[in-house]
Amino acid sequence: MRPIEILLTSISAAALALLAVLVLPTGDETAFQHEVGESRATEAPREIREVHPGHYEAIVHAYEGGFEPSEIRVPVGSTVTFKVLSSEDYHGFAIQAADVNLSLAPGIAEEVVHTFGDTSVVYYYCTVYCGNNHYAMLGKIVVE
Ligand SMILES: [Cu+2]
Repeated sequence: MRPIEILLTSISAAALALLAVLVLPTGDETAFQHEVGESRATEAPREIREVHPGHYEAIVHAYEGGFEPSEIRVPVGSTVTFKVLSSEDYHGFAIQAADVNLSLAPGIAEEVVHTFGDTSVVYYYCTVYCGNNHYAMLGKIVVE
């Protein structure tokens, strides 16, 4: 390998290791209740999955005009860790009737944890005016 190839390989390995540290769960699930954290990521897989019984992780991508996913369904009593990333602009992520309000800067994943107690439908929305499609940035959480 040429020196430049060795350098690029080393950088790639370091980036993957950093991503693994940021994405893997810590195992300290009892401390989660409205905790807000920050981590860096370059790409967000978009999914909802149960990481422990009753504890879900939702990866949400904010973009001008919406969120992906635009609908999240969780059982009553679920604790959800939202990992929210905007890749291209400044946005916000707030959940109706919950103490959740994140400011999103491009390329920086923000994290918040919330527990949903009762059967309900609540909406999440952008709190930073981001252009003509700002008011279309709406998603739905169905607690069932
Ligand atoms: Cu907006």
